[in-house]
Amino acid sequence: MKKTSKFLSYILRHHPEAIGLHLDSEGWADVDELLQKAAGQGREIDRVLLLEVVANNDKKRFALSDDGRKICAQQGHSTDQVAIDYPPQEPPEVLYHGTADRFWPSICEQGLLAGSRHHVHLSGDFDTAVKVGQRHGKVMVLKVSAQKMYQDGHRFYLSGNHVWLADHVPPQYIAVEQGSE
Ligand code: HQG
Repeated sequence: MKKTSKFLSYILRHHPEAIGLHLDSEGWADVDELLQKAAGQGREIDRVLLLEVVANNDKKRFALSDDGRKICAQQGHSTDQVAIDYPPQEPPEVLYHGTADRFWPSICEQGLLAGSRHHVHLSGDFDTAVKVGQRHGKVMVLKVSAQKMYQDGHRFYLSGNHVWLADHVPPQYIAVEQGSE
């Protein structure tokens, strides 16, 4: 299941062209086409397994259309095929971002940048940020003054799986919550 989830993330967020798949600008792919093209590249995915991955994925990374014919990743994209029009949303007072402490000097200078993804990813809870940061090395959790940023005119978006997104977080809104020495 994890292997399939990783493969779907790779195709639906980053490299649909790897199997010759087309995503629409909101990130949707035709399920039949996805299965067929993946199989064509030697990657057989059972339809039932795909449905299980969508339903049981720990972070609800994927969604199916109401008629079940289309699938998309809910956030995290880097592919140019996709430009999801998330509705702007008022954020809570504070949001968290987990990173590795070696990135701190650069974050301190430039703020949080989206990098290869389309948005900076933020979470409403500290524990999620710890897990996200651990993927990169020695974890550092940053606290973002989201409400202040919003009042100052910056936009926030909330993905279907409740990940907070921003275009950029300038350094003046960032404080270290945990991880500095
Ligand atoms: C860092 C996973 C230097 C940033 C997670 C992060 C998330 C900077 C890394 C989602 C920087 C990018 C996204 C700057 C940001 N200088 N480094 N100015 N600004 N960075 O993977 O947020 O499991 O693209 O702190 O749970 O770690 O895949 O972003 O460390 O929700 O569903 O550059 O991916 O979700 O790394 O993770 P990433 P992320 P999934």
